[in-house]
Amino acid sequence: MAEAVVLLGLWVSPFAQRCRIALAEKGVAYEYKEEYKEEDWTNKSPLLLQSNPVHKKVPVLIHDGKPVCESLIIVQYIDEVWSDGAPLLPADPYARAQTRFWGDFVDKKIYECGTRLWKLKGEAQQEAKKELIVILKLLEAELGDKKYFGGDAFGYVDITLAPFIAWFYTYETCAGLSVEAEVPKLAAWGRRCMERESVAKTLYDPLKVYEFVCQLKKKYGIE
Ligand code: GS8
Repeated sequence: MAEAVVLLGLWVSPFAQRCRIALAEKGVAYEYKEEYKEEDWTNKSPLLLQSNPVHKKVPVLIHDGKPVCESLIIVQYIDEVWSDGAPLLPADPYARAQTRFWGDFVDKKIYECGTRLWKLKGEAQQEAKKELIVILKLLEAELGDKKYFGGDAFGYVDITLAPFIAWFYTYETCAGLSVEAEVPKLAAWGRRCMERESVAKTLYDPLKVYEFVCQLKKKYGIE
């Protein structure tokens, strides 16, 4: 019997998108279930609540009935289970540790800082903008002249960061910054990622993401 792979996600979620990119890279067929309820988290599906009883968040990968939670853990799980596809993490323990370090850096920094950047105004927003530029410059330095973060092959750190390519326009528009001017090599990396089917088919139009953020701002009364 074919194995059953289900992903509980939310279209705009960079966390769910990481899992979708990893599944596409490995060529895994799966059923996608959208949890989108207009950001109304009071109405989560029983399957989500039962699959992720601790955090009650998407994404959740359900593999043959067994749930796996947290996007980066899911991406590592995908790499280990579908190991016949091109590896997402290197084999060498030190290189693996470094790869996880940068994945963790992206995970801790971008979403949090980016959210402050679009939610806040005035000085606090300018502070978030400065912080985001520092974060992006650190990532650009780590990328260096490589094609992808791991070298020639697209992998774990790329997958961790790639969903935010579709958020750059929102960050730029909300806080008046230019990713191209600040971090041209990282901007070029983003364009290279978008040439991959796994990324291009997963990410949404940056304008749609911006529109979504504008709706949220209206909802929260922070326009
Ligand atoms: C974050 C998941 C998350 O925030 C991961 O998987 O990497 N560390 C986790 N998911 C959000 C949707 S994306 O903004 C979510 O499900 N939120 C529901 C809630 O806050 O109740």
